[in-house]
Amino acid sequence: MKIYFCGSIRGGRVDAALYRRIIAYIQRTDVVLTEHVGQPKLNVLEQGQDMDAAIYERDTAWLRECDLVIAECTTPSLGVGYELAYAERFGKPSYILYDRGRTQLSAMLTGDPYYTVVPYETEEEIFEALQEILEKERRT
Ligand code: 6K6
Repeated sequence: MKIYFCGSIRGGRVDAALYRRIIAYIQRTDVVLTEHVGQPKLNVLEQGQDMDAAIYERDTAWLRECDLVIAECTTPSLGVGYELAYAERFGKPSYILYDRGRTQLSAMLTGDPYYTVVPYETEEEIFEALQEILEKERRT
């Protein structure tokens, strides 16, 4: 399956290493279209408008192409919120992971029954959830 993984970029990179581990886990069985989200040395600020337009066009094309969306939402990100709304518009199954001890998820996500929200406390729980999500989506 083709997975669109969402994680904060300009919203803050404190969880970048976690994104990388999640991406590596998914890549054991599936394709992650957005591997760059887990790269530790992303140049997050030095982008011109032309570059931003290219990023927007490529990312929205991938969102339309993917089989499902998995978002790690502990670090709040406008871009990730936009991507989740876009995924709903195109009917993509969408899963939201967040650390319940570190953040309160926006009511715009928890209040929307479209999303499957997965709060976690330990990183181990993330990988258990990912395994279940990938197995379930493979069957559908
Ligand atoms: C350069 C090299 C690699 O990445 C860059 C520049 N930035 C982005 N590249 C690709 N996707 C991006 C970039 N900036 C934001 N996004 C998308 O928005 C990603 O798919 C993330 O899930 C989300 C993050 O949004 P912000 O608002 O936190 O930046």
